Amino acid sequence: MSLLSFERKYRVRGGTLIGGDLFDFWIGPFYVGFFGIVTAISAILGTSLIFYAASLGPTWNPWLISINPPDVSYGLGFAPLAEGGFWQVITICAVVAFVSWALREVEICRKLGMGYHVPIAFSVAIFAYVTLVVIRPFLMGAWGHGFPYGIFSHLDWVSNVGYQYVNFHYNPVHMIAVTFFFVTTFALALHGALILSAVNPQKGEEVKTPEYEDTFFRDFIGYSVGTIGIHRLGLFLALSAGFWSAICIVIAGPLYDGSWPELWDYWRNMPIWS
Ligand code: UQ2
Repeated sequence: MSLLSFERKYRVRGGTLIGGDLFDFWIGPFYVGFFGIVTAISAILGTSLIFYAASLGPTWNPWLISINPPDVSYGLGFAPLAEGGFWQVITICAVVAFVSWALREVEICRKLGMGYHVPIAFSVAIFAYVTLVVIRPFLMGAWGHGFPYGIFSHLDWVSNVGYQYVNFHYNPVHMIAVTFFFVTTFALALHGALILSAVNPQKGEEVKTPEYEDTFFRDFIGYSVGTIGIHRLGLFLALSAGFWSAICIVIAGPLYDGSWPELWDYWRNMPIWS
């Protein structure tokens, strides 16, 4: 079935969460919906504010432009626009745009009668961002703890915040998150390699079936996680990487305010070692 005839079959009315039929239409290939309109408005507004705030700054060098959060002395209040207020409004626009984009995904899932795996996955990425610019600054009592919106400046922020805890690699939850990132790349490398090995045969050979994929891993390590299993595993690993990343930064400050290397001193100083 060609894509277009498939779309004619499934491009159906309904499944909306809000607005009924009012926004239930497409523009070209794109479903609109109430949340498509909300996403478009907040994304355009937020992007315009980034350009306007940048125009008030000292440079148009794309590497150096930075829209900074307010000073921590403003606490959890609103700051004047040029003193971090732009950052605050841009953050609101971003969160509204991301969340309505996720809800637009939900409406499309409902139209197609699919599971909500894609919006749930995207929600974990939104959660990681919201943890950095809303949840952790809120728990620490000042929006100034959010990260600046700039290419080099956000890298400097990560480095500075890391060194504030002496060596972030000693944060045990950071270790868990990093491990999930690496295992995710390993799983996708295995999966991508296995799929390409099956569907790109030598000239004259036929494409191999999934049974060959199972058999390769059964011969190789005595176990195959299966063709659905590898995708469940991949989703779990990737969501875990994002989730534990958010946890590892939100505990740094609100829950633990010292040096991460020193966390392990109780263990290093155990009498049994001497
Ligand atoms: C597999 C399978 C796939 C795969 C891969 C495996 C047929 C097409 C990659 C092998 C994966 C295993 C054994 C799990 C490895 C565990 C971790 C934590 C990386 O069996 O089924 O489907 O793509």
